[in-house]
Amino acid sequence: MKKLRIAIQKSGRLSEKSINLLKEAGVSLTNGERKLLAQSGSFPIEVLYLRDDDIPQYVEDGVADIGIVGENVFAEKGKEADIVERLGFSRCRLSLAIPKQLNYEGVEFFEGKKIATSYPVILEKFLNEKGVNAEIHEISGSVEIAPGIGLADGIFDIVSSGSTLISNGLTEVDVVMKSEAVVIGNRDMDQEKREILNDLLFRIRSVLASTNNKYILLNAPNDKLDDIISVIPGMKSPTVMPLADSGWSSVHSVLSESQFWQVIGKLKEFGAQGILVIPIEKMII
Ligand code: PRT
Ligand code: ZN
Repeated sequence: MKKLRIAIQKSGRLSEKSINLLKEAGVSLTNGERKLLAQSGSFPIEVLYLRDDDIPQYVEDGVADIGIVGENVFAEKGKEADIVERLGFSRCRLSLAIPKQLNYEGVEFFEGKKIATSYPVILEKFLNEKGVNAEIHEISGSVEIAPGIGLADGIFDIVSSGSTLISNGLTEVDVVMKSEAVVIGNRDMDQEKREILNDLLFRIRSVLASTNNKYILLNAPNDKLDDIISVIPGMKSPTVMPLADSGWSSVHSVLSESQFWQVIGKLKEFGAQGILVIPIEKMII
């Protein structure tokens, strides 16, 4: 039987999360992470460990069928492949930043200026769209120190919490792109590999859904049931069961992480009691 070959980052910010996601999806890896290529005993998959920058090229060439990479790297490399799933982790943004004491009124600020970056392709495209002529200075690491040592007037780099910018006396002035980890796929996979991929994606979606959702149980006074049910969407609709104590019901449902606190607040307002929130192991969607 054919195997689907997946490229993941060898060591770095995406590695552990990629391995965990595969593990949760039932892809256990038999030989250690040190090898370039690891096999899975539980699923027709083999894992290729690479630098993240190389993943788009390997997927375009079909040396790997799919890969997990930051959307920022995929966009920068401009390789022929498709995003087949967004994974929602390793979120960050690619932003322009300048020394904080300078006055910024718009992207024209950069006209005739020098910008240091590891993402020249994305930056050039953005500046062209805005009609700004700036000199792009490509450097591969520690971009944030460039203005301080007089190498550039501003930078274009990955920002997550923003603390690296602050500690270098910089301020973020324009967000050019938002990024998260994505699965990219080769365009010419045969039918057999596509079927393995679909099976894997089904599993990955179930894992993502379970981490983004919580199971909720609560007790509701019957005269408030309609109000309470109206604020909890659930997968189809909530389960309602009578409690031994007449006048009360037990309500079970699923809540997404993003709606969570808002919904809990309303539930309390409507008189829900004994609210229990339980993590979901897997959620089949
Ligand atoms: O060795 P290899 O080439 O494989 O790895 P790498 O060093 O190129 O990449 P790595 O492991 O640092 O990052 C992999 C991917 O993680 C990136 O391509 C992004 O998609 C994503 N990611 C998410 C980040 C960050 N958050 C992040 N904060 N990548 C880098 N950073 C760096 C950023 O460069 C800056 O120096 O962290 C600093 C900013 O962080 P804050 O929190 O201070 O703003
Ligand atoms: Zn890299």
